Amino acid sequence: MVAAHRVAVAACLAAAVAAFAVATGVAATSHNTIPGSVSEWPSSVTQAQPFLLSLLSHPVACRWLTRLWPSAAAVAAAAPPPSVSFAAGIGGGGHAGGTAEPIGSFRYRPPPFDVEATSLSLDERTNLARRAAVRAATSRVWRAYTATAAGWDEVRPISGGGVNNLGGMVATAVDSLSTLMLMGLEEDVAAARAIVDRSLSMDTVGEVSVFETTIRILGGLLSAYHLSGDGLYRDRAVALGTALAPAFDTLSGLPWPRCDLNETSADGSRGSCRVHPTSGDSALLAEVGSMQLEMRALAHAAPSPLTTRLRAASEAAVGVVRQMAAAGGYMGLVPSHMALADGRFTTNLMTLGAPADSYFEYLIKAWVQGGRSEPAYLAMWHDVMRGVLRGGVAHTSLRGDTILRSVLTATAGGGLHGPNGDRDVTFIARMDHFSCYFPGAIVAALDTAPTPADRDEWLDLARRLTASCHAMYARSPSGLAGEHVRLAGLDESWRMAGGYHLRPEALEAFFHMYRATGDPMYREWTWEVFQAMEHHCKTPSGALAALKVARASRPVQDDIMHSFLLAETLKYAYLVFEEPDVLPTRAWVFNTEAHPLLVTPPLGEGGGLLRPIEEEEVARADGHGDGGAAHDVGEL
Ligand code: DMJ
Repeated sequence: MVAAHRVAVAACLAAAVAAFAVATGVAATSHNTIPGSVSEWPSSVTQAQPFLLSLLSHPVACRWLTRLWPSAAAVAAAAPPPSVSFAAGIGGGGHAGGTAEPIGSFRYRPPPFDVEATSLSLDERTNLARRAAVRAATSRVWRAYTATAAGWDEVRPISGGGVNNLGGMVATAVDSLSTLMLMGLEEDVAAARAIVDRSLSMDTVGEVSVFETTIRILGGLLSAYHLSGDGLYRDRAVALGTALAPAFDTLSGLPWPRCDLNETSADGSRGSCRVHPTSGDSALLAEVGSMQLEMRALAHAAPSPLTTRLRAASEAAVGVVRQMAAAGGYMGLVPSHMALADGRFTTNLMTLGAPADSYFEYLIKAWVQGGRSEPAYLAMWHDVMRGVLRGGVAHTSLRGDTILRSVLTATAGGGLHGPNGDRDVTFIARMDHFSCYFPGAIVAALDTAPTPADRDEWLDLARRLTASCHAMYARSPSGLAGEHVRLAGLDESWRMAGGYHLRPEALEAFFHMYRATGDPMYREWTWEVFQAMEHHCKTPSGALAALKVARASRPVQDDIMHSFLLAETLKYAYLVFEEPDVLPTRAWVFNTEAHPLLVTPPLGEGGGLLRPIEEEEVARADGHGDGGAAHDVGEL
């Protein structure tokens, strides 16, 4: 143990010395000069050399340095220049490292011509008609955006005109691209591309949410690139990734929630980032722990020292969460707020819904994206399933409704380690609409269930949760769901509240459950929801508006049309009616904004993911570590 500690301290010192050397220019001549390369990264600390001294005595920072610096330096030496070894362009026939499908290989397949005259069954004709209806509505909604709000983030669906509430990144245009491509809406794709080409510039973007920008804009651009092979999208993704780089320049390794992208230096080494406006010095779990799919896709699409470092940093943030959760989590669940300074949990609330949701979703999706070869992610997901099923998170009411409950521990980060053990845990019987992503995550994991009985139990839970998500719509007078449902009183009666925000998660569940089971009920449920949207949300411009209150037979529209309507809600509504071999799950994975990304082999030696923690665990298992519970990594 003493020896291991000495090695760690020596490595930390070496890393810090290396940082000093590069920052002061001592090592500059020995590094390449690709803009944004690792050799240039430490220039962000050039003005802060006194501050660096304090890093040497800070344990979290020391861990951060010892983790990231050596691996980044190794990758810098090994990484090819950006233009090497990936085949972009339609029919490019494979790319760096190989994937299940080549970049740009997606082709829209039109439905059979003149379906009425063919020998299709009634069911098949109904299905094709519904698919066509969703496709037509999507094009109509898209055109309502371009008619008065092209160049803006989102359209005001009732009053017309645009609003920039996502930093001025033409969010609806970028978020729509993959949907329009999947539906073969060529003219609309061309219009969206023109908007991106003309109006998406880091010089004009202001302060943004790092998380929203990553999942909507970076994910949207990379998905468009993966589907089409069009280099414009890859190049804009690289520019955006560069602008986001300062977000990872923190002591704890948890990214800053907000950055002014217009203040980023050309090589991504400096920028202006800050805390969340509503949560003080805390970061939200979803914001810090679910950016790795996009950063991995970026590093794969455009390999460079900078994109490699972004990938490593996004995964290191997950590593910080994982490390803290070992002491303060609850059976795989993790509190929803963490201190940016040192990763401490700052709340005693654990939920699978907002503001934690996509952290859990990305554990299993990272596993899928990396070619199902990274045991760390899978082990974390299995822990989550244990907590959900054995820890009382999944709960079925007296009336038979299954929801995912939230968990409160006695103290922030208390986990089950308080003086009263599991008696320190209380449950809140309330589930967000957000949580309806969970059945899709279970479906992604089904093949990894330890035993056939586990698989059956997981699928059964997914079915029951999806039924509850459907009930949020079916039991509402408008046919549309509010933001959350709770089980109230001793009889656990169903109470739903909130507006309808055009959210995708229930349709996402229907889509994944249809793919997993082939049960036509999920197509019926999708059609019900789509019809209710058209009935209550459609505005004279052809757009769809949110509703102020969902539980109303004549709901009042709100002048809001979130970009995720086109990115996710309409996409899932369409895809459930598509052929199951469109975007097969062996080749594609949806990011949390429903942008399909190609499955790619893991980057970096040995998978490269969460490696430092893996090594710590191996050391612990060998009796050389500093104690603590080891995960069963490698057993699955
Ligand atoms: C989307 O932006 C993403 O799905 C995100 O993960 C959370 N939810 C919204 C839509 O509800």
